[in-house]
Amino acid sequence: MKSTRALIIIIASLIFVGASLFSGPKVNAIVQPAACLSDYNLDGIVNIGDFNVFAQHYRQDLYDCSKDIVGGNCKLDIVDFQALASVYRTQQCRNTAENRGFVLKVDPAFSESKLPESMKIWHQRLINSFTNVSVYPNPYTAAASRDAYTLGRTVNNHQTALLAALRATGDPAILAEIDRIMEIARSTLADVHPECSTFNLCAEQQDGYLNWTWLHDPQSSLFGSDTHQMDEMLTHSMVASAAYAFFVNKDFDQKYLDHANFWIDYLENHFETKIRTRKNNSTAITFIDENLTHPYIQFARFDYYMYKMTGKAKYMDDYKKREKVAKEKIFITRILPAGEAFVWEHRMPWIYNTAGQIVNGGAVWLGCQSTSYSVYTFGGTLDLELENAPFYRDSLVKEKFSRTMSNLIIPNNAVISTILTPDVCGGVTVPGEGISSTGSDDDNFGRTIIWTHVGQSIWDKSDKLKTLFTTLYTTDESNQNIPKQIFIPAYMLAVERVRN
Ligand SMILES: [Ca+2]
Ligand SMILES: [Ca+2]
Ligand SMILES: [Ca+2]
Repeated sequence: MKSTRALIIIIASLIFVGASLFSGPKVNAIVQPAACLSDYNLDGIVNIGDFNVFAQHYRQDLYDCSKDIVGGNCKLDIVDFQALASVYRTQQCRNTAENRGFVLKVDPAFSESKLPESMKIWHQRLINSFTNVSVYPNPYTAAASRDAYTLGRTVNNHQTALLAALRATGDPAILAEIDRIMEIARSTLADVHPECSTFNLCAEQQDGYLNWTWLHDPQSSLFGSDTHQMDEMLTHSMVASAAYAFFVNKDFDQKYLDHANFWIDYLENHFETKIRTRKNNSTAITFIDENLTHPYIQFARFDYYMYKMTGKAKYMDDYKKREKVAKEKIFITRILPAGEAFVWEHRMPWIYNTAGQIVNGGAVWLGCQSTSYSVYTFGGTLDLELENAPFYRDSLVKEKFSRTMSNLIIPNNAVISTILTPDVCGGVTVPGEGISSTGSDDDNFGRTIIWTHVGQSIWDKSDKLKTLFTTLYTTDESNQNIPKQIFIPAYMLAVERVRN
């Protein structure tokens, strides 16, 4: 204790020097500095409480890399200290409409009039969509479906886009909309769903654990089950992400504390426990998996947010596994004239052996991920980018994902009628990458109006994507003030946030 106190005193005196060296004239800075990652308790100011956390971990290798501030080295060193000092006791980390990075905490004093000019119009459009009965895809009927396929895809994409808009604005109305949709889904949870009788699954399902069910294909033997691995993963990644938004706003409104507590309990003591019990697996770090890239990547959201909400090491351990596989195996860099982009396989054959090494588990390669399936991979990666989660927080990583969209999926000189390339490899096999283009998708660019890909505009410095999507919006929405499709307004709020 004595040494910790001495360290605090030494560093505190350094902060005084550091603050005078690094603070500078940033009072009116609009986007939060990266150093605001040192606001560990998310209360909008870096002060002594955050500093104590910093001091406790100073010069240690961090278990929780999200505590790292700068350098991406998972360690708090002098460079991190200088970053912390640069925002110490300043107002730069306040999560206000004028001064905001990408944080989930709402601004209690939010007003559209405080947003930068270029964001106001997209904000108005997004809010108007909440009362549009023609909204497509309809998130309310999707949330009421009880169907893990629909929850994991339609609701997941929708909520992920709203979470990006919430991060960009801090508008409590967007958090309320996310909650409204989650409450619809919550109302359909049950121990047993009637469709379980189709394939005699009712006895198994009647275990006291709440679940949704899988209703996508009445011919499939998984119809009426609660064990569709991929869709259980996609669904519960979304649930954890929404729950975390309630969790960080638990002081704003009692109902968010209550709802966060409900979902945390549901996720660990119903969903997770159900799967572990069925598989007789009480201890392995990974309790559910599927060797396709999109659920594998999406489930890192479950791990990350569950770790942030519960502090339980099992979640961060699983996150670290997924992060390592993503970084070392899944996302392969391709060098393009415009810069570096990522390409990746649809199948994810990588597993850990008993020695803790990543090895090819032998699953058959399927080729580059098709453009339409990449909706779910991009939903996961972008959410983790905005959260500044390890690996995804790296600005070069963000730009590489963005170029996959701007320079591989979208052909050069594209206009809104252009057919997209069939896969994330741009329909091209490059020898040496170890994966091949086999895609046959022939989606029109117009399809992206309901895709998470719109969010790739955020880090596209060329503004090619922003230009294409805003053109698509004006062409496709018959009433631009009251949109039917939320993806462009939601993600354009994030696009404009980094450009102001
Ligand atoms: Ca703080
Ligand atoms: Ca560091
Ligand atoms: Ca059950």
